[in-house]
Amino acid sequence: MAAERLWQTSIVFITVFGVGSSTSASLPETYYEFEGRKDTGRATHASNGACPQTSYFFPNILTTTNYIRVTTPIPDLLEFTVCGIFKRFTNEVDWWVSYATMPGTTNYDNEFMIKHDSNQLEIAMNMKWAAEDPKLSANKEYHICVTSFSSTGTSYIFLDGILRDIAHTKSGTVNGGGVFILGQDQDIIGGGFVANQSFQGTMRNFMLWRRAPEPEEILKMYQNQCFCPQDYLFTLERKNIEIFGGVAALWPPKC
Ligand SMILES: [Ca+2]
Repeated sequence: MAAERLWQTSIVFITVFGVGSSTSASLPETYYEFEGRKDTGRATHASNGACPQTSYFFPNILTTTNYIRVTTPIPDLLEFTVCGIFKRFTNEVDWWVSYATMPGTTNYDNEFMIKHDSNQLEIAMNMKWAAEDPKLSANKEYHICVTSFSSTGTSYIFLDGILRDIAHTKSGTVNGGGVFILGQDQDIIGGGFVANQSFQGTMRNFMLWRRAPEPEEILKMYQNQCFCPQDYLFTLERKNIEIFGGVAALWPPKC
């Protein structure tokens, strides 16, 4: 409720002072108003270090065998962000990101998930789903970042560098010790895949940070794929992953 009142307040503020984004008039430019954060201009994580370039091709076939498993150990995630450049090959349902700890034997849901059904992007956090804009077309690349806060269970969806929607899921720490799988939905940790819950498309420069980047950083990543904040927890560089089935690395040029 408090967050909703803040939301209303910020809309009025934006209306009165005319500083809203031109692409999403009802949204603020960032998460500061909602998460009680101050805009400290702390976009200081940028460095001249080149961003590792990664690119993977998931064949256009429904199968349980094509996926990437991240081997980097995952700590508790209180505030975190994933970004990547995604292209879907079809308008079918795509399961992009699955993070599972599977605390119970009867719980098939994931601690964190990003999928795209036929009409919209869907985010899950602490096993609760929220369906949000935008709908992404097939055969077109989109730069997507999702920044999630465990304290409020809120996820901020950035599309092509701009905040596009806010997903209200469930608060609580996303527990460490689980497994990130790209391209399948986990029903048991590291497995339990179903063929029609998979991804067909390309995924480039997917990575995760344990913080909320400044909006300027997200915009800059969209504008310049050679840039990324260097304090990431993992990228999909070969040393951090295992590749299964017919997933192919496309070896992008170095920056
Ligand atoms: Ca499943």
